[in-house]
Amino acid sequence: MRVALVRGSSSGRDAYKGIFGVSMPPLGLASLASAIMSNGHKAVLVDALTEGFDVGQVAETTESSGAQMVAVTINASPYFKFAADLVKEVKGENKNVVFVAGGHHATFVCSQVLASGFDYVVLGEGEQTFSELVNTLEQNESVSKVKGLAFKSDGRIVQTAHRPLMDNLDSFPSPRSTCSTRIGVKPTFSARVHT
Ligand code: B12
Repeated sequence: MRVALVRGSSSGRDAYKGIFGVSMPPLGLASLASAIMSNGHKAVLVDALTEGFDVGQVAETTESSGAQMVAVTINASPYFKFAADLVKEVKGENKNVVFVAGGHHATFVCSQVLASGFDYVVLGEGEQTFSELVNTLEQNESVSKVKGLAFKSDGRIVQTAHRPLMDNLDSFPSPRSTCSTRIGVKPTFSARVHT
């Protein structure tokens, strides 16, 4: 499956860069990209925060990348409006694109995120749950066996079984693995440390 992983904030402002002069790379998304790429999927990382892309520019980028799934981080609450606007924009053009959210805000208020048009919310640590979700959807199988997921079914919110935290984080592929295309991920202080 071809997946676009997106970080963007409705403030359009990178608070960290404003203070320290560098952007922090989206480590969570990079880790998710590495996890799905190790299963043969394609990942495109669109860092709207670093690049200063607005919703329309991200929608164009994900569309031209041919992404069948758009996975958006809503780690901090200021990311929510951007994410909700992006779903509306992309789904307005193509309802078949699957939208997945994850991160702290999405985990704790998954009902709000699902109501905004997202198809799935990955709760908590994403590497395993997201990988299983992508594999399951590609194989057209039921997602109900994927632990750590929230989605809507018949208008109700369904939460699958709880997924325990991973004991061995070293078992994940390194987030430094590069994506097939990286858009907006400019070299930063932190990125250099990780290469
Ligand atoms: C480091 C950090 C930062 C760094 C960002 C580093 C980076 N690389 O992105 C900096 C200093 C820039 C930062 C800024 C902010 N932060 Co901060 N930050 C953190 C911290 C300590 C760790 C995040 C991290 O890098 N984790 C490691 C990576 C690998 O994991 P991850 O990003 O969480 O992603 C994993 C999961 O969350 C999930 N996941 C995340 N996104 C997605 C998306 C999908 C599709 C899926 C499937 C899964 C998924 O899967 C990932 C892999 O397991 C957390 C607290 C914590 N302990 O988690 C707070 C935290 C996320 N930050 C918080 C806040 C509030 C902010 C700010 C809004 C602060 C401010 N007022 O400006 C800003 C917002 C960002 C911005 N740019 O404007 C809050 C969010 C709470 C909330 N409801 O908003 C937290 C939870 C701290 C807290 N307890 O208050 N932050």
